[in-house]
Amino acid sequence: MRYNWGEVRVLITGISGFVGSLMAKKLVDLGAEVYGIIRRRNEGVVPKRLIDLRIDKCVNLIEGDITDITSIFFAIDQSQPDVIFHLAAQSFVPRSFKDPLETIRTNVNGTLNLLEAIRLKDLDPIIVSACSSEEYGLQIISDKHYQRMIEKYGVIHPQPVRIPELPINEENFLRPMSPYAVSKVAVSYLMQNYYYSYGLRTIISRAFNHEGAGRGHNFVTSTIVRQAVMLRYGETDAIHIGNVNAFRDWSHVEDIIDGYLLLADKGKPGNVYVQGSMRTNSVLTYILLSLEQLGYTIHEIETFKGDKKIKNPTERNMDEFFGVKFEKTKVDELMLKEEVSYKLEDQGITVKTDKGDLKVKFNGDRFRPLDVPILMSDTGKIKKLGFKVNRKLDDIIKAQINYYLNPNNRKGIPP
Ligand code: A2R
Repeated sequence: MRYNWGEVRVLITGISGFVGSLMAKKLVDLGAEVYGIIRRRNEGVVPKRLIDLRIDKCVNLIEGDITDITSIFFAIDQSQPDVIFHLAAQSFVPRSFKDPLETIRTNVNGTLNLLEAIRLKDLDPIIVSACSSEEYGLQIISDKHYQRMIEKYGVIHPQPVRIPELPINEENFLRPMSPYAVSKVAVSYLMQNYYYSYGLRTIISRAFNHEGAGRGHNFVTSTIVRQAVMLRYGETDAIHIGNVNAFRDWSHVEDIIDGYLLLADKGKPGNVYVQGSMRTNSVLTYILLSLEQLGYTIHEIETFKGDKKIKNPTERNMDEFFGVKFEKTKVDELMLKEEVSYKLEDQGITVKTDKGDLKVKFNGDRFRPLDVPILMSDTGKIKKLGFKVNRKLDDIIKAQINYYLNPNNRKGIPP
């Protein structure tokens, strides 16, 4: 063990965010001395998440901006950290398409400011950086998929050396598919570069998607669960959604926070570690399981035109896929086998339930210019340090449902 958390000074950049606030709570509970950088534009305003978690009086907040190195010098002077968790970022993939410059400025320049400040101050903290599964981007799952991608893009670079390229470990090729993903690739390499060049003790976490109560309102899982709750209470006519074919490796945020702490404690400087659940499930499954947890029994789904029908789509199995046994639904399995997929032209899906038909409507505005088709982690490396997945997909959805069942948490947010 590198640390007894009760004796450690920790600086969190991005402490007001979804992960940062929950991480601060965990560290406060462990007895650490927690410092966090909050933006100056919020002068005098304590972040709501910290108040809600009742830790606003237990953490030391320092005003600053990751894009302003002077303020980072100040924050480091004030906190004298043994450990830094670098979470501050523009974290929302769709926004990175709308404002790529902002994303690069915050994520890349911001990281460089932090690294330079530590180097120039001659400090030696462990720095765990929040990088992302999005860095892997396009990963090929089958020969058919490869052919389709070649037809679509004309080129795949680097060329796969194995198919399927799943599950994804630290050695997989990086094929980022958004400005956000590109920014995180740069963050990964900057972190490594400062390790190789100056011996800074940087550790790179590539966490796959992580969710839970309080995830940002515009993230896909929040959008799904919020609308499912609204549908249940008659506050919307349908679930409006973009690409339901996307597969993600969803973890509970608490599992990932445990992983971050483990990396600070036992990770090797200069190394990349994948964090995830070693499951992959579709956006469509996330929708259907959310509806089930809200009390609907689903018999069948069919596209609006009636040409794609699946009976008992949420039936579960643990069959092996990509060499891994994980829980998936029947509709996941059909999509993974490329026997069914949904397009904007399908317009939507009717979900037939014991309480009547529900509508999932495809909305062109909610499709991204480019979307990562599928992600699934191989967490073999971090497991050797003791990493465990303690929560199932159902636990994650349950946490989000409980959050949105509180009307205050869905008030005023458009579906
Ligand atoms: O927006 P704010 O003021 O609440 O602060 C956010 C912070 N942040 C910044 N802090 C200092 N200077 C900036 N220029 C700046 N821009 C953003 O980063 C907030 O505290 C945090 C981002 O929080 P979330 O969007 O909730 O991200 P989440 O899910 O907590 O992700 C943590 C990390 C990020 O690096 C993601 O890219 C990665 O995990 O997946």
